[in-house]
Amino acid sequence: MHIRKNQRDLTPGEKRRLIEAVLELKRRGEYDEFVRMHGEFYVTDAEARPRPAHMTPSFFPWHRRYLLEFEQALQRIDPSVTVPYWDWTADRSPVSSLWADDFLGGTGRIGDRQVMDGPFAHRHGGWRINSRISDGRYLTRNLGRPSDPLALPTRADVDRALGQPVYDAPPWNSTVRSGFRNAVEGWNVDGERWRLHNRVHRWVGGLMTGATSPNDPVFWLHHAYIDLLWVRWRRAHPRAAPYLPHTRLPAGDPQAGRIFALDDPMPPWDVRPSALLDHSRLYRYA
Ligand code: CU1
Ligand code: CU1
Repeated sequence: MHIRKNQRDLTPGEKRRLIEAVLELKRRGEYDEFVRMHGEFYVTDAEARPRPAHMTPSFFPWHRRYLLEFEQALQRIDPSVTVPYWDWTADRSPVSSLWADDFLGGTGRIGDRQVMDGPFAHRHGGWRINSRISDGRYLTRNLGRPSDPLALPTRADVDRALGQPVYDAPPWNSTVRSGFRNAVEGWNVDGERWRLHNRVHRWVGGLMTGATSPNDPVFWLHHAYIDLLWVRWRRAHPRAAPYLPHTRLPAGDPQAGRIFALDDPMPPWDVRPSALLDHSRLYRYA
């Protein structure tokens, strides 16, 4: 059992150990394997293939397992490390301590958006983007998109999503107008294209906007907060089904074979959403 803390509460030593473990994972080539895997499972609902990770009910359990795998890889390097979470409703500025030199580094420079400071700046040598997996050689960001400003989601936005009484609903894709899952995942709802989870990827900009967004280590802190929101939603709706659909869709359903019901094994781990509903044996949030 370990504890995932709010990133703003990390001590300088905890930040240093986390960064060191991430850089070591990168040196070993394991980090890029996580990036590659995310790109592989970036299947949209315009495709007829199975999509365990995005635009889909299993958005939450798939990313829970993905984060756990990453956290365990870090812990093989340094057992004291856990993935902190970024509460972007509270730390909403490009100059918050999250983006300081001693942690994730800041926004990209004008022109090519290259991140120039902090441990993930290309010029410091420890963070090269793998060109066989992603376009570009260096980490890019465009925090807040100054040329066309975009605000991070607010507490009220999060509360609205947490107020959804149902986990997810047909047609179980990016167009669902009700349900907690798409309210958080954030596709095409009421003409607003990027909400909560998606909007945060856009706000960071650069490599965070693409299929290989884990190239930016802030990905993990963002998704730890998304995971925490799932925990909070379940606490707020103890009588609601924790995951839907409960049973496999009938053969005639347009989403049959493309989405994952409660007991359908998800690739690449063959783990069922039902096995990931209870995080409390594994970690807790401070
Ligand atoms: Cu993802
Ligand atoms: Cu994401």
